[in-house]
Amino acid sequence: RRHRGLVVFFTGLSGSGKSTIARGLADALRESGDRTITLLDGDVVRRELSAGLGFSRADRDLNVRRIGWVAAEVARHRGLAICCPIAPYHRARSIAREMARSAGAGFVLVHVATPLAVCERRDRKGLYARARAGQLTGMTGIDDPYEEPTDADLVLDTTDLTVEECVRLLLAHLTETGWV
Ligand code: GGZ
Repeated sequence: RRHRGLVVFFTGLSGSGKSTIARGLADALRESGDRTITLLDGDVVRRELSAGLGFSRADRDLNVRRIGWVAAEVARHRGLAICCPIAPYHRARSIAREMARSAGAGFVLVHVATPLAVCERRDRKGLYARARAGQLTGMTGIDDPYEEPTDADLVLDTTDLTVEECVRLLLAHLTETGWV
């Protein structure tokens, strides 16, 4: 077993399944248990760490940078941090990767690549409908960019996979690469 810190960083559209998979991963890792898990949940981060930030590029970049920094600090102390922002910009994601590397930790980028059409069909929060109706501007995937990662360590699509299956694939990947 390695004892280096690790950041598992999810990226993907709203409704792609990031948070659910992240929570499933955190639960599974806690059960198998010899590592401390810190889950930087999206809603909690926006409330506690990034209160006051909106969804402009500058605010999103700052939000993702804060998440990346906290995750890297957790990993510096040999913890395992899991975070799941949309993180729509490549540059902010690379900064997060670089911060983990500088902390001597590993970094696994998981692209939850569930297509927009599927996320939009689910529309759990009604945000896509509001964006289509012009009541919400700057919605990622509708009138705001999502830069597809070209450097993902793992790509998951929840269209045809259950959360449990995604968690299993992710655990298999982390085991194969020696992280857990
Ligand atoms: C995207 C938005 C927006 C806009 C509010 N665009 O599905 P959710 O609801 O629970 O997750 C989304 C969350 C995105 O916040 P992040 O901190 O992950 O974004 S970023 O990484 O870009 O900083 C969504 C909700 O906030 N939401 N307005 N315009 N998602």
